[in-house]
Amino acid sequence: MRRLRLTTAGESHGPGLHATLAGMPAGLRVDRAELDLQMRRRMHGYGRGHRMQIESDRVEIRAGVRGGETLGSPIGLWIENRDYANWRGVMGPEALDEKRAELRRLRAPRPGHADLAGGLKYLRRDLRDVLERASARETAARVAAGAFARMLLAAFGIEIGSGVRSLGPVGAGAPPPAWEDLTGMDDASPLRAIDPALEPAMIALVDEAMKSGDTLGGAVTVVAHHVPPGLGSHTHWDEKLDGRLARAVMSVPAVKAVEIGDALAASAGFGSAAHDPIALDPKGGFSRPSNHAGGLEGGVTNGEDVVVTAYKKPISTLRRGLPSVDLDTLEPRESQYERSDVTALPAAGVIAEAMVALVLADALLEKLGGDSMTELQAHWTATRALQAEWPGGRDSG
Ligand code: EPS
Repeated sequence: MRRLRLTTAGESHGPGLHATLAGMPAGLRVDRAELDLQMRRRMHGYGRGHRMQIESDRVEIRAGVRGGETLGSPIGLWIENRDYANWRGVMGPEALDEKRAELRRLRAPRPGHADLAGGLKYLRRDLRDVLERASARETAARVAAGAFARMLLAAFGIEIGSGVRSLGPVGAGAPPPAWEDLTGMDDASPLRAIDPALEPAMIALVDEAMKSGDTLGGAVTVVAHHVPPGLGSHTHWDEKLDGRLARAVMSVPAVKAVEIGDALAASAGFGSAAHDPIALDPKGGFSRPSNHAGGLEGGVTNGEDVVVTAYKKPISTLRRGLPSVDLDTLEPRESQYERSDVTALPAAGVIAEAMVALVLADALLEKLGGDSMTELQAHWTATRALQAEWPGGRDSG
């Protein structure tokens, strides 16, 4: 990111998770209800493991906020791991309880997880040293930071939502949703399916995978609404917003492909069907009858909704195990089971929303400049007025 910096720290069963978000402007009102809502949304979803019943994921704001307003200084956030009570002596910074640590040792790496590659890289014999940080638990810290990005975007009318587009084969190939499809769906439904008609088949599939000790992936689509034109830039590869979004969303655990708009379908057809015609809107401005481009042309937002889909592989921790090798005996052995989820797709949507929010907030700060909300608002008004003067411009109101 260019204006914002986010670092997180924390192991899945360590004392807790920490996030530092630097680069936010001063004077943003902190919406505690929004922060709590996003944390709750991440915990939700059919197919999650037992861990979500242990945690509360309550965020403590430890720095950068005074009297409910940001100061422009780094925002420090802390989320306690309640489960740590069961891992003292095994996952804390103090001396280990060798017996208990040995019982928790991971020596048969899970194919698809970071265990083997991370062990080789950091030369750790206990693969728990890798899995603890590679765990998707870390995403709680990202969602907390992302909630602050959402608050900034909301101050400029930008909203973000998501839903599960497909789970395993159910719904695969469905077109990406429009904003109205997301606002019309039930965010509290078991799988947050965009098409509620698909939800029973999805639930049945999760039950089947649960029974057989298997896991499932799928696709989640994030839509950002009321995004102004002109975020990102066509001028340099590293400023193109589609690339910046793809990188951020690809970093969500288990995501192996990212699609902007309906790129997969477009890549299989002709250009005449792939692009969104440009017309003058009688009410002022331009109108686009379709949004195949997902709100991005040349790496710049064009004023249409930004549409990003994350394709998640099935979770790599299978209760029934997968072929692996025991690092102690060097004999073939089933990969070790570690408590996990059958699927975490509904949560992945919320996490991808947080990543999209952070990238859009970063691009908005870059576009508007300034250190305070007052400056940002003044620049926003000026930019909108200048865009309205441009040929075919619309009165921004
Ligand atoms: C997660 C917490 C983890 C897992 C999951 C996500 O808790 P635990 O390992 O104690 O059960 O439920 O992580 C994974 C599926 C993974 O492969 O890392 C969370 O807070 O989201």
